[in-house]
Amino acid sequence: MTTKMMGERVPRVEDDRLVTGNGRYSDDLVPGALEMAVLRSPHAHAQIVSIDVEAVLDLHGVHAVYTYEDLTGALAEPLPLLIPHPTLTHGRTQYTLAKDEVNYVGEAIAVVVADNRYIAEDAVDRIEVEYKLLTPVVGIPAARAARDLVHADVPANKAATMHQSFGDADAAIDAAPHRLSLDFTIERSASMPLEGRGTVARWDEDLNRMSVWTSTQTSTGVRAAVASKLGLDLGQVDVVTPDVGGGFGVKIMHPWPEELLVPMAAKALRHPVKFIEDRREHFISAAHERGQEQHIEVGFDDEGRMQGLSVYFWHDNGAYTPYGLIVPIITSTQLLGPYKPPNYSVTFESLYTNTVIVTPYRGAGRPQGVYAMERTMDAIAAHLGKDRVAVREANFIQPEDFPYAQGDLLFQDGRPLIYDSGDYPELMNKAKALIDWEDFEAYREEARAAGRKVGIGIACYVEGTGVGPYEGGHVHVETTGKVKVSTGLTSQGQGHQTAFAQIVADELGVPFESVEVVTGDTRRSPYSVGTFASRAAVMSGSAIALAARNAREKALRIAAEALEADVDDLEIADGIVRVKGAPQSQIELGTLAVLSNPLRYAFDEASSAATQFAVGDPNKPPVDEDDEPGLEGKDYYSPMRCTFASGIHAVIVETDPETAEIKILRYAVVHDCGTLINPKIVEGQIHGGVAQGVGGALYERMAYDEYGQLQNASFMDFLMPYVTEVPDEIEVDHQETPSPLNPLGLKGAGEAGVIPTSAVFASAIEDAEGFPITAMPISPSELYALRLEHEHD
Ligand code: MCN
Repeated sequence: MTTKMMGERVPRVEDDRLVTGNGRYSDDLVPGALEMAVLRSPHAHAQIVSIDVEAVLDLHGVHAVYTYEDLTGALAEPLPLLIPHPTLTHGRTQYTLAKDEVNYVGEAIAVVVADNRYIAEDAVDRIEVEYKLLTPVVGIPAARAARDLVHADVPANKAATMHQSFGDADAAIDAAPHRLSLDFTIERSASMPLEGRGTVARWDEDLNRMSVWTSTQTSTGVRAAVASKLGLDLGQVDVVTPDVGGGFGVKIMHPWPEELLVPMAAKALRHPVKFIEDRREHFISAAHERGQEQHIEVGFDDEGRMQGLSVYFWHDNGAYTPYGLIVPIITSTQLLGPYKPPNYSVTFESLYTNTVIVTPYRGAGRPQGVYAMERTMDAIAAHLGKDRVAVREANFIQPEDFPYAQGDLLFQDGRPLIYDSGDYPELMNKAKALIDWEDFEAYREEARAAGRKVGIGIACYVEGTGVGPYEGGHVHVETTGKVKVSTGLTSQGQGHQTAFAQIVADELGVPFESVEVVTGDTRRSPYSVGTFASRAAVMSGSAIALAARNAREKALRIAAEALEADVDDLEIADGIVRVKGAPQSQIELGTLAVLSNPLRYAFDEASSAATQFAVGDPNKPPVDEDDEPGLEGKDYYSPMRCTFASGIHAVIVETDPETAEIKILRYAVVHDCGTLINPKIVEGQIHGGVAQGVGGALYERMAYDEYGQLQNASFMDFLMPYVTEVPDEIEVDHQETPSPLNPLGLKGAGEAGVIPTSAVFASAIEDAEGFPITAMPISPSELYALRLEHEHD
């Protein structure tokens, strides 16, 4: 029998290759390509008076220099606004190369293509630009004050103001027995994949065809952008995503200017061209996230049950809004987490600043929302002198409440915000057991007696995962019996090759080892959306399962004819179709692949094998008239709405009484992503997310000065946690509440680790110190300063 693979801790098949240095990234491809370097704005806000490229043209080894003046057709138009929204009255996107103004340090102004990067960089230094400096708007307070404007035609720096509500929050808060008014801030950070952005392109003049290899989260998105901006048909452009050294959201932005300029130059120069981003460029010209200021009014009863919740927040969207309002909308709708306030009102302002653009970074708006909500839960508990867990439990949506609609709020996809399934009380029981919540007070006393300060924190979240609109799967059985699977979304290290092979092994009934998965190649899968919003398992996993079921059905039909048996009497295991109860009557899937092709090998009844080449009987199609040749199945999956994963993190920290250093003693995660395909992969995703969250909570921030210069744009200055700062052990417990919305009961898992980390650390540090923590990330020196402040209170 084939072993069941779903739910097994199968080691990732991609890892040997990747950890032994055999991955192939954009920079490894197309040897001999010319290299592109980018002139980036040194100013956060300026008009461009003139650009002089004269000094570059004669440089030996330089092939071309391009400025805005050289862009034609759609390339001269602003980049697309990817997710427009009716509320986004003042959306702005940048030009591929700055036209007459720059709005952040790092904005692309010109590019040079040369024999190599050294020459290209030297040439870039020789371009002369005359600027007329304008006052930069840096940070949310400056944007709100609106003494200066980022875009002259955008009043008050507001890209949009958006409001959603249900019930009457203000009236409920006024009428509630207890009320709190709270303010929180969370700073900017960014994803720091080991591999930055990178694109290589080759134009084939004979075939009239563009090939692009790019480090992206959406090969089909880049393909559409390249085709439309360069005036090509979609069918003339192939985009292949090779190995990607991490994306974490930043590579879902498409197209990056460089992703258009590289193919443009390759076509113009009739020579392959590449651009490989360096680390400083990643800091100043890729994307950031997180920065928000939040004001909360909450009214609640003696048990801590929320009667009304009113949230107003200001979101720093950077200089442009290519992703529309997606990040603040996610904050505003997923902030409610596992709770059910009867009255809710949320308003946000999305504000322009002269800083790098903001696009989704792992968690995408949820870490900020969870931070606001969980800080509020802790504040309610502190106000009432109640246990923080008890207050959360009093507000939980109950298992019998599902499907649960959060009033008539609309989710980021414009559909009603309806949670499909979950069991939050049980998650909490598991979290308490895992972190030994009940024993903590005794531990605290012991620690206190020894002169130590410890604190415990807890934070819950709910995450809408697997957004549509669709994803496809294709399963093809080769005549060798090997199974080739393709899906259009891309992989950045999530282990898709392993997880999807597990699905196919079970659905088709083949050995796991016989399945090979290809992702992110528009030649194989031209229709796809991309990898973001923890959607691959739900979307492509479901599509692949459906495709495998189609292939299985077809295999059974062909086998029934070959074995002269009834379809219902057949079973497939280990890649062999057998008649139940008569195992000698069997046929291999590879042989069925042969039979599925009218131009087929002759079938030798005696050995049940394909023996010699022969043209099939033209009057007799392989199975029936409706069947296409080939043993394959394909399908698309399009969900009616998102499915909601959930989880709880708990952490125990120790804060040094002298230095205020924050040490993590224990970190525990309870997580529900529906049916688990591969617990080992999910745990890896959670560990990675928590490590990233530790960075976001305790170390990382984008330190802009008043001029809009990023002061820490290198790994010397931007603090990321090393292995020494990440807990040795992240304890994980799973809960499986299958989603009723998709064929395998899946929910997403890829972002969960990072979502509640700022909230949980704030909760634990507050518990250790005894005063409110309202701004994250928090460093030892900031904690020390807070101690001094509270000593004087
Ligand atoms: N999985 C599973 N069982 C489930 C759900 C998921 O075994 N019930 C597995 C999936 O099969 C997949 C992995 O867990 O192998 C993550 O699945 P999913 O939650 O669908 O997330 P995606 O694959 O769509 O990945 C996107 C998500 C996001 S949005 C970011 S950002 C992110 C992340 O994943 N970026 C990553 N994880 C990352 N991991 C790496 N190494 N690099 C990145 O850039």
